[in-house]
Order: sequence, then structure tokens, then C-alpha cells
Amino acid sequence: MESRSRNMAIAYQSLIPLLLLSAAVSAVEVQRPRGVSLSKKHFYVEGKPFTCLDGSRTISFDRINDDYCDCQDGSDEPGTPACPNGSFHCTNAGHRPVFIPSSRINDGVCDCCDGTDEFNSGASCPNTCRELGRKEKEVLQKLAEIAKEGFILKQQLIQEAKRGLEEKKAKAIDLEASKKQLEEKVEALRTVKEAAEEPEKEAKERHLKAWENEKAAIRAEKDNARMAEVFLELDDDGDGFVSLTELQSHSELDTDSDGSFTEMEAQGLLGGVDKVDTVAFEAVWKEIKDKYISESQVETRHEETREPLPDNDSEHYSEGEIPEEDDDNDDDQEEVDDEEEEEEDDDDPDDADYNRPPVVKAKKDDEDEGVMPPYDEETQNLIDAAQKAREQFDETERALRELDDQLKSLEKETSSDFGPSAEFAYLYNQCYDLPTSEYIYRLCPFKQVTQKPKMGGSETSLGTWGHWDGPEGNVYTVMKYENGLGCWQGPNRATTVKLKCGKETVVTSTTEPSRCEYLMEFTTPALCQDPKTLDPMLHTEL
Ligand code: MAN
Repeated sequence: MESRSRNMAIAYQSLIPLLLLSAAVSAVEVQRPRGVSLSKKHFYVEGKPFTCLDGSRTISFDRINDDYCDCQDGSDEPGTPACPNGSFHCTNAGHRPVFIPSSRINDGVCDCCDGTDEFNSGASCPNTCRELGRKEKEVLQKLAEIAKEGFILKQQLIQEAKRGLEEKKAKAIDLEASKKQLEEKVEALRTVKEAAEEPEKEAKERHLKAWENEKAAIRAEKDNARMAEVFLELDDDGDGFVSLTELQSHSELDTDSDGSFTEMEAQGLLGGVDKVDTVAFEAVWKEIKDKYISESQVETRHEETREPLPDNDSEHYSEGEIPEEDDDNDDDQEEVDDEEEEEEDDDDPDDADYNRPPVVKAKKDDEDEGVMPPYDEETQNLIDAAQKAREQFDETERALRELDDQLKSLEKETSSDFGPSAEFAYLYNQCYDLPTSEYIYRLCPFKQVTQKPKMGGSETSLGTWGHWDGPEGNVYTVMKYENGLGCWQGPNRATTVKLKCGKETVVTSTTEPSRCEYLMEFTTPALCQDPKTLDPMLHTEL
């Protein structure tokens, strides 16, 4: 059981010198219970009953600081450690007033620079507040110097941003007007182009059609010549007819491909008769020309001695066409294709498997009939005119696209949040580097953060501009860059940029507090405040 001592020596604090945080400090002695701050003094009226600050109960004044906890919120024991949740106020004249947990009262450790927390522990706690205050003031004065100069720069930045914004808005209006004109020009040129392309298309089609017809005529002529040649070849006895037996000598014409070319099958091909003359052969030719192998081809085949290909080999290569092992890259393949084409040009019959039924590949018309003749002058003029119209259209359309891009980036810039007075606008389109031992970190404000290895290698995105991320009331003190390159088995890289007031615009440090989450510190005059609004401590006389 705790004794309820009513020790007024403890209970009542004598004079508390207070530092009034105003331009001129006047030390005023205000009587109040120990551990009570000036702002709460009026709750503790000497001689009057005290109501716990949480309103839970009312006690007589002499139970304040009697080393017995009466109030649940600890408010009756601000100057003793009796309540576990109590808090003790040290005035710390000459430095900053602070609240400490009342459990630290008289624990032998100096928590308050004025030593008031150790009034009964025997610990020696000299008052260091003035010294501390002086040092802090020096630091603050230095900061104030910086802030002063930075704040002047900031005013210039604000003016520049204002001018820049006006210029950009005016430029956007000009660009809008040019865009409209260009759009009209593009539409006019599209009409011109389409008007020129119509006759061009017709003329080209006419030319192509004529070329197709010509090719068909050449093909027909060649086919007739071959038919006549084959007729002579088949007509072994030279009687002007191709007979059943003569036809049967060509086993490749075996209709059902069962290995035996019967008389019946041969008759079927001859249209039911036993022999045909050159006129009747025309119908027969149509039936057999795809299968027919001329005797000269067969002879060439038999003259060659080479190993048959294995049955399961589905590729057909003639000698010299067999690609070398491993060498199956595109270039080599093209070479093989070229050779193949060349051999076909020479009418080399030997491009089928030795063991297989003879196959005669369809001839390539284009090669046989040559290349399409050049356009006639009239068609060429139409093509040239259409081409010119196309180029003019494309060029104007490209100019329109460029202008549109310019306009969009201008709009993006003018609608960005560059701070309450656009003081951060000057950072747009700038980048700031910080080399570390391993990397060069680069901050391009409102765009992105990157990391580039010093020893070479590609740049890694540590995030693209996300949003202002400072605490409420101070949002313009932190920038967040998100969605950088994915971290292996982790999140996408992201960077937090903490801004500080500084005369220079510079990245002062970069760290990676946790894997793939980066922290940058960046100074800029844009964050400098009017030094008059800085810590009131600066304006105190210590
Ligand atoms: C790279 C760098 C590091 C990062 C690792 C994560 O080495 O981007 O900053 O921690 O990747 O794997």
C-alpha cells in the first residue's frame, strides 16, 4: 500500500521561470503545482477541489502531487511518479519546454535540461538549458541564413514560373491555331492524294492485267511447244499417232498409282480410243502434263550415281543443295533457295528423291516469263503524281503529329502541380545527378529517378513521377516516384525524395533503406520559408 503523504514540499513547485516565446522575453514566475505546464495551470487552482482532467472524479486540492494516484488519467500527479500514465512538464527555460513520462521523475537520470525532474533523487542535474539553447540557436541561425538567401531565390523562382507559365499558355494558344490550320491542310491534301491515287490504281491495274495476259499467252505458247515436243517423243514409231502402247511406256502416268499402268488406264487417258493424232492429243496432254516425265529427264536421272536418301527423310535436296550441318541460318537458307531456283531455271530435272515416284515441280511463271515490263509513260506520270501527293500528305501529317505532341507536353507541363506558387516549376526539364561509389543516381523532377552502374551497364528505373507525398499541411516536402523496374522477387522499385531548403538545387544523398526502396535528399530554394516564420526560438533572447 502506498502511503498517502501530503507533502506540500513536493506537492507545490515554487517559482517556475518561464521563457515566453516572444520577441522580448520576460521571465515571469507563475505559481502552479510541480510538473504542470503553463497552459494547464488554470485547472489547478490552489485551495479549490480539483477535477481530474478526464472528468472522472473530483478530489481535494491537497491530493495533487501527494504521491498517490487518484485520477485514471494521472492528472492529479503531474509532479510525482505515482501514476503510470502521468506526464511531467519541464519548463526548460532557455531551451524548449518538454513533457516527459512521470515515471522518469526522480529516477536518477536527468531528462530535463533544467534538472527539475530530479528534484528529490540526489542526482546532480545542472541546468544546461541556456547552453543547449545557445547551441541550437547557432544552428538555427545558420539555417535562417540559408533560408533567408533561399527565400530570396524562391521569390525569383516564383516570378520566373509566373512568366514561364504565361509564355507557355500563350504558346499553347498559338500552337492550337497552327494545329487547326494544319488539320485543314492535312484534310485538303488527303483529298488531293485520294484523287491522285484513284487513276494511279486504275492505270497500275490496267498495266498488270496486260502483263498477266501477256504472261498467259507466253505460257500457252510454251505449253503448246512442249505438247508438240512430247507428242513427238511419245510417237515412237513416228506414224503421227500416239498409241496405247506408246503411252504405256510412261509408267509415271499410271492413273491409280498402283505400280502398274494398264492398257485400260492408258485408254482412259486417250479418251477411250486406241490412238490419238496431234489434234486429239491436246485433250490427252491436259490430263498428263503434270505427271509426264520426258525421256531425256529420265535418262539424266539414271546417269547419276548417288546414294538413295533414307525413307524417313522428307527433305528433297539435290547435290550441292544439301545444307551443311549446323548451318541453318537465314543467309544459308537463302543461298539454298537461290540455288534451287537457279537449277530450275536450267531445267534440271534432277531435284526429286531417287527412290520416289518422279515428281516434276511446277515451273515458276515469273521466271519463265521474265519481269513485268516498265510502266508506260502515262501510267508512270500518274504514279509520280500520286507519289508526290502522298509525300506532301505524309509530310504535313507528320508536322501535325509533331505539333500535337508539342501541345500535349505543353499542356501537361502547364497543368502540373508545381507547388502553391509554382516555385518548383523550374525543376521540370532538369536532371540532377549524385554519384555514389557504385552508381550514378539521377533525379529528373516530375519525370523519373534512375540508377546507372558506374562500371557500365544499363540504367535502372527507380520510379516515375507519382505525387507529392508530404504530411498534411506540408505536402510539398516529399516527392514520390513509383513503378520503377521490378525488383527480383520483390516489389517495383520506388523512390521517396525528401526536400529541404537550400541555396543550391542538388541531390545531397541517396540511400536504399530497404531493398528496392530508395530515399533521396534534395535541397532546393523552392522550399525555403521566410525566416521570420521559422522556429520562434530564433527570436528569443537567451
Ligand atoms: C540492383 C540495384 C540495387 C538493388 C538490387 C536488387 O543491384 O538496383 O539497388 O537492391 O538490384 O536486386
